[in-house]
Amino acid sequence: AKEPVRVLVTGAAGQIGYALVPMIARGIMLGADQPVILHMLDIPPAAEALNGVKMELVDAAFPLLKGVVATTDVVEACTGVSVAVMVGGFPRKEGMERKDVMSKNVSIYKSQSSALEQHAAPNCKVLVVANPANTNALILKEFAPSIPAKNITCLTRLDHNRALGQISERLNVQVSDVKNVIIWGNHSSTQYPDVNHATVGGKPVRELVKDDEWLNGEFITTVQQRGAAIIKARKFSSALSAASAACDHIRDWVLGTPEGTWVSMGVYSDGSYNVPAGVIYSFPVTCKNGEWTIVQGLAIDEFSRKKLDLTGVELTEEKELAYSCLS
Ligand code: NAX
Repeated sequence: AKEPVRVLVTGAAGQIGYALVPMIARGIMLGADQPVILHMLDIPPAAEALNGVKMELVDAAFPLLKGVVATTDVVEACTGVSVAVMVGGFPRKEGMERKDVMSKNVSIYKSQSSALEQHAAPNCKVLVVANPANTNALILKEFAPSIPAKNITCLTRLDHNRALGQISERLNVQVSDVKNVIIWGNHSSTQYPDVNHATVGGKPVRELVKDDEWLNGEFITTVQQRGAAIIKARKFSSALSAASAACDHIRDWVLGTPEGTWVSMGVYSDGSYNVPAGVIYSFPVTCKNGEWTIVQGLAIDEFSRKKLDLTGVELTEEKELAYSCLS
């Protein structure tokens, strides 16, 4: 039998945490033969709720779950973890300035990055879910210089999956038959969902949809604004789809992407496709042996170029804002 892997979920008493921890305990993230020990972190006001989640995990009697650590101590939470899913953060409340939200999250991610750096297992893989996801991940990277940059990523897989879902509904095909959409850039409304290389059963999506106006308009805005549509309908933000996407992200990263398929991940940009280097930018990637590689050589038309640049500018501005919060 395999040794258990320790998986950290921060913000585990929140909505996404509640959907995510049972998925991890059922083997959806790391595989049906991989035992896990869950580390759950939240802040003191949520300690009682966090303990309730722990009680439910015990009650669910998951065969793969070999232990649960529920704590408000960041060092205890980070100790020995090989996977860290960072869902905890400070939400934007009505009337708050962008800078104030950024400043709260910069301080959270700065301190949690040090705890991870000092106490996590070597080669720990980090996924930041909490918004602003790309910039929180960047802060984590900057303040944990001993964690390789390639181990720090942010979640854009939910946006990727939303794009697959929209194409599948439009063409009335199985979502599993839609492949190789791309989310470029920031996990925000400037993200660019790109179908120029996407296929269904090997045929280009553009040829199948035969409606460039929809693909260049409503499709893009629907994916960009899907989070807001969920809030409007459910009165809460996306949780089960976010949790599922987090599992997809880690699973593909650790176990590899299928041959001929790429996925979207927010990763430390090397300037590929002439987007800004030194920000966490979502690219198409393939994964093998626990490492991601940016898919190279895709043609970028003029329409796409503008969109790649626009979301890159926003990420550069966010980076500057984050740095201004440090001083
Ligand atoms: P909740 O407010 O339900 O949960 C957040 C939890 O984090 C709370 O329990 C809170 O006590 C905890 N927390 C706050 N500060 C913390 C700290 N310093 N250390 C540990 N825990 C802390 O939000 P939820 O709906 O679960 O969303 C979590 C985050 O995911 C938000 O930032 C949200 O914006 C972001 N999202 C990101 C998505 C993505 O695709 N990247 C999509 C879904 C989601 O909107």
